[in-house]
Amino acid sequence: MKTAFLTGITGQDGAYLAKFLLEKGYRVVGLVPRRSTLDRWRLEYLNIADEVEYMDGDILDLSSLTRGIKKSKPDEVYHLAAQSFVGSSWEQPILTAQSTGMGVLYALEAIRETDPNIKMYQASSSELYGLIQESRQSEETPFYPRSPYAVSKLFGYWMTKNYRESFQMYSCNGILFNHESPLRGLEFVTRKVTHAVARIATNLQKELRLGNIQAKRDWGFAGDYVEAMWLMLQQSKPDDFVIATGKTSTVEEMCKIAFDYVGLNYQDYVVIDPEFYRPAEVDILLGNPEKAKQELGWTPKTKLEQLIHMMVEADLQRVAKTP
Ligand code: NDP
Ligand code: GDR
Repeated sequence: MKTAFLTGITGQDGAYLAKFLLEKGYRVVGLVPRRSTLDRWRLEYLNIADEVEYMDGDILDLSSLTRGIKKSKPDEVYHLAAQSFVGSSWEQPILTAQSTGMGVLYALEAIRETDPNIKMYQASSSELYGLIQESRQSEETPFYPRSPYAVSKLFGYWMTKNYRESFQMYSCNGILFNHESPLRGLEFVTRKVTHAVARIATNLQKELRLGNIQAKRDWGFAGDYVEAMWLMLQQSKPDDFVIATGKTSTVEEMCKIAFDYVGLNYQDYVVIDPEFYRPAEVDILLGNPEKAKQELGWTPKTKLEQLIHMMVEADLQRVAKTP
């Protein structure tokens, strides 16, 4: 039986990845930072909260991270933990640099100290591309990060590559484009929209305030993307891969899909509020997942309409239970 050690197990991707790995027969160990309330709602939603082993620790605390890896003796480490909300990274740039940037180095160091043969997945991001608007962004596209979050991810990306080249570690960057699900945090735009749609449809809310609805994103389903993380660690040599759908849509188009699903016109409810504009925006993301298709045999399965419908449906059920 293989063991996987996950940081960020209580987040969206951590929950889906844990489920995927448990189904593959892995022992799954999750590093869980101390919080004032223990919140495992995503793992509970997927019915796996009792199947995972938990270890207390924080990615900002190298000793707890190293202890967790030493104790659990993993074959694979999936480093997902980060301050992951781009919007907050302007409000908390230093914390973001520490957790989203330095956290990666701590994970690499913990592995190097424990057993450099442990494979590591680093959760890199399409936010690295930022201002670079090639027709479809690939592993060859240069980076131009546009937020403290993206600059921190750039550090993590290069450290992951550098440890591979310097110490022959099996460390991979998954350059994942936006991926969503019913387990997405409420601050991210897709879930903000689907949650609001459910509340508006049930007369609990009257309007939805958004920022730049002309921004374009390449949105996929988190449940599809965690398979690609695993595949990256099953190859004969470590490498970096773009994971995306190869299609892009505006926030406005995504809103229309969500409101249409409940028979409402989004234009009657969406209000543009400058409060949600960002100091520096990433106007368009559109990925080219060809390398992942050729070398990993990975392709996305879920279309944007299916994804948004799934999310609205889940939010309608939640709102019916707890308005
Ligand atoms: P979430 O925000 O849902 O989850 C982040 C996880 O990190 C949570 O479990 C959180 O725990 C944990 N965490 C935060 N700070 C610490 C810390 N100091 N020590 C230990 N754990 C910590 O993110 P996602 O699941 O969406 O994303 C996973 C990773 O993938 C992130 O690194 C993100 O930046 C990256 N990524 C995500 C994409 C996406 O579209 N979802 C695309 C590309 C990259 P808690 O909740 O207790 O704070
Ligand atoms: P993003 O996701 O920044 O791409 O990062 P988010 O859903 O926050 O924003 C997407 C786009 O929508 C625009 N937008 C709004 N965004 C939010 N959150 N709230 C609004 O009201 C709103 N109105 C318009 C944004 O300006 C932006 O252009 C996500 C995260 O998961 C990162 O961790 C990950 O690295 C990247 O995706 C790839």
